[in-house]
Amino acid sequence: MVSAGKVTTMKMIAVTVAVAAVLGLARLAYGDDVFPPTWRGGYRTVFAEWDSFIQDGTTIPPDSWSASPGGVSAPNAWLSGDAEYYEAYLGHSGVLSLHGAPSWPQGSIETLFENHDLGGTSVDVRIQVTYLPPVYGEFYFSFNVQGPDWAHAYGTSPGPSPIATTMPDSNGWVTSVYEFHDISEGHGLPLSETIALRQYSGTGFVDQLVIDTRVVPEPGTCSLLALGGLALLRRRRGASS
Ligand SMILES: [Ca+2]
Repeated sequence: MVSAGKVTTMKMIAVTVAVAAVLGLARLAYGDDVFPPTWRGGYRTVFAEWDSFIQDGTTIPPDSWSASPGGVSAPNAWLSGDAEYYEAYLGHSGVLSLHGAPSWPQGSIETLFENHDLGGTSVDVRIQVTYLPPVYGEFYFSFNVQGPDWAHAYGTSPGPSPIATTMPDSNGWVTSVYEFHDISEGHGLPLSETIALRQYSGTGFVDQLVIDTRVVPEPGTCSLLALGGLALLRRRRGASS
């Protein structure tokens, strides 16, 4: 016969195991590339991820990156303004501390993404950032889109709303996802864009940064391809009859 005390102990063990499993899953999800875009790896896309933030001189090379079909440079990052590097902070390794107002210039991490010049009009961007939200203050995302004969700054203040945010882990770290469409705003395909993550005010900590870009083809290109396919189909049908 099992005593009531033993049942309680077994229940407690079961609950502990369940809680550990949930925490384990949360740890796996936390800080990861949790919301990759469905179009990553597709034609005219660039992907880069920073986690260690180890500087090579003044640049911070990505821990991993890829471009399809290739022919673009590795997106590098760099720090500007009031920013510091921590080997570890609140259980995470390779952390940036960005100081916003009243610090000046505000601490930021900036990246430069080249675009595939293969016929397209605009660029889509997805940013995933794992960070410790400041008790006071906010992030400020800014873009500087550069074309051959124009320069256009696309800024957001006090910052766009994320399309998704994970639950905070035990130390309060979260991952937020931001998405931007046609950042060229009708100016045509830019050669590159500077994507900056700036601490607007207060102090924030960044643990990981994942950025995906995609050159969106002109609507006309799709229609022409579809028409071309249709013409080919008709020609084949004509030949076979
Ligand atoms: Ca890190």
